[in-house]
Amino acid sequence: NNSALGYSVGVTLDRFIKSKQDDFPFASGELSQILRDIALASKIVNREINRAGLSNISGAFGNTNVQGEEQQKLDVVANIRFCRALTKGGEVCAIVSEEDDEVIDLQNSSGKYVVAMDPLDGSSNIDVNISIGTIFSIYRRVTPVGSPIQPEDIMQPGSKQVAAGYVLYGSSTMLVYTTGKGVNGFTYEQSLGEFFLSHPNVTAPENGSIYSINEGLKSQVSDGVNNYIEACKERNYSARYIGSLVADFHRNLLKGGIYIYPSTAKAPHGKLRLLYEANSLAFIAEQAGASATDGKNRILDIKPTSLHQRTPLYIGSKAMVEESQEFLKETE
Ligand code: AHM
Ligand code: MG
Repeated sequence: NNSALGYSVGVTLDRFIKSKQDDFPFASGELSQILRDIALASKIVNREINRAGLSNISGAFGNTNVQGEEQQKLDVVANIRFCRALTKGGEVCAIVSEEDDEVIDLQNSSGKYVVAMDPLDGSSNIDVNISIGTIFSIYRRVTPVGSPIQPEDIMQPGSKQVAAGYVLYGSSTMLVYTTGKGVNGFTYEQSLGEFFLSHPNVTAPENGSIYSINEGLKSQVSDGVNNYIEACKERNYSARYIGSLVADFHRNLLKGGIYIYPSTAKAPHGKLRLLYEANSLAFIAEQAGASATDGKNRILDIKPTSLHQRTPLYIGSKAMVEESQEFLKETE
């Protein structure tokens, strides 16, 4: 244990997953394998992200492929990497990805799990060297293993998640996940190629003094939202908005704060996606003692009706989310 480094040098993600496997009543190791597959893909994506600015400098890494094809966009690359890892792992029967209009049926009817993911979120930040993230949710299929997948395997409410997590490609790269027994965070050690447990048992502050919202939307959002933001300002809270959901969420989770993406005149259902953005982070938030709503209802209770469905999102410190809902009620 080296506390100067802020983490126990001995505990790798792999070792941690193994030690936790017995927590599952169905401890066959399949869920653990999926987490390992995701971690592996995230290392590859991390490498691509670190090279992002160099990839167009011809020959810098000998990166142009043999056909001399142009580099693919990073979000497309990330999608391919995660899908490939989950396909090869063999535990997953279907993937929902922000990058694909339809469900990806892996034709692997023996796979027990469904994964929903946004392989690279914060797309507007990719080209300008600002933090981006991967978000994922894991569900157990509800139809019998061995049969073709059905819509009900995919359209499960967030409360049915068996695991969820995110990877933050920030000043360092982190993987944070939950299997419903608390939240743990791991920091990537580049030279060793390993994630190490750096944030055991993450707990969110009950209250906070950071608010994160795109204030450019002021004229498009409800009075309730604007009144709440006004109250934040009167108390001299700090405004922090990166425009990368994972990064904004992560900061507020650790420091105490609220992230809001409300419904707007142009986007009446908000911007963020229920299945692979809101649900995953809501599960993590609740496991860390924070909370997440759509302005009224608990995110995890929403029954999805379409694959890429959007939802308003109020997520972060419990007291702040509660208070923001009170402001919304007042002007209803
Ligand atoms: P994306 O999936 O196209 O990247 O959009 C999601 C992102 C979030 O990461 C971020 O919180 C939000 O969109 C920012 O939206 P805006 O630019 O409207 O503030
Ligand atoms: Mg996204």
